[in-house]
Amino acid sequence: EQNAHHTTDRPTVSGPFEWERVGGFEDIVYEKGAAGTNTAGIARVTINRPEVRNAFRPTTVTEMIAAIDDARDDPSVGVFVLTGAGDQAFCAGGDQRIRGDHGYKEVEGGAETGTQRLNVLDFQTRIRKMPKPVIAAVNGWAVGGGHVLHVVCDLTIASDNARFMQTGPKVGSFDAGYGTAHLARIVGQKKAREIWFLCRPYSAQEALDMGLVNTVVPLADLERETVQWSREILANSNIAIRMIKAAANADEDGGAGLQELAGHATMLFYMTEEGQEGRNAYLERRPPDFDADGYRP
Ligand code: S0N
Repeated sequence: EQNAHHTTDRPTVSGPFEWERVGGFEDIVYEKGAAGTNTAGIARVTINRPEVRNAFRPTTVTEMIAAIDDARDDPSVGVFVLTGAGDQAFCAGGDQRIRGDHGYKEVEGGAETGTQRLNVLDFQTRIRKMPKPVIAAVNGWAVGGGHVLHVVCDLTIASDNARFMQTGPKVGSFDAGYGTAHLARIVGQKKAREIWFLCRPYSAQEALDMGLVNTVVPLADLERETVQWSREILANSNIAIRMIKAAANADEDGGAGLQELAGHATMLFYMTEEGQEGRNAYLERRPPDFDADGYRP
């Protein structure tokens, strides 16, 4: 019997979409959906270096980390979207012009600081640990470390002009972390090894066929489709989604994944009367009464 409150109808959306820009960023555009509109609840980062196919430098990554940390803490945000500026590239990986001998050179105010970083790994970890879904809206090339970014995101919506490629073995780099192991979980061991060993480009349709992306839409529909998926997610239980994401991560992430899942369980326990009884009894200097609701089966 159909539950009167349950519907399989999708809340379809149409543009134009309103975004409010968060200031203070140089390499990215960080926006939040306007309250009361279709974009409410969505935070979006656009890598904004189209002149280098949105390749990232340490500053780009530092800014993306600041944005995702902000989105994590903002209770009005339920979905985080990562995309690239223009119609050529999502992200072409690390900026090879400032690649030093042990990392990417940090530049501040036009001058090198002397520090070399591989801080994209810190951003990957943030995406992974973000308790809210992260969607990659891939609008062109996703290459090298840029390809790994979409691999680490929970979902990928690709435009029909998107192309996917690892280049590490051609340019002297590799991502032997999520970029290999998680990729293999997604597309299978044989395909992951092919992607890395041969460094071929794959079309959006090929990516869809191998399960590397969730859907492919015309480039002109990419924003609308991303908002559509976000709205469908936002209509569902954020705690259920948080637990599902953490469980899927825990299956791969060992102790770090267990810590994440357990952290969410602790949050839920704090929200119960039983959890709060422990705190209250301590503060009231009395023995706790933990079994007021009985012992559940
Ligand atoms: C993206 C490609 C295929 C696009 O080709 P297209 O459309 O023909 O454009 P181009 O004419 O080639 O490029 C336009 C302009 O953009 C510059 N440019 C492009 N990519 C980069 C880049 N990565 N760095 C710097 N500049 C870039 C071009 O030079 C050109 O400039 P102008 O107009 O001045 O000539 C094509 O561009 C391409 O193949 N790009 C290189 C892709 C690549 O090899 N990326 C690096 C791969 N390695 C990493 O990303 C390492 C990442 C990392 O940091 C890491 C570290 C530790 C652990 C893990 C990772 C990780 O992988 O995440």
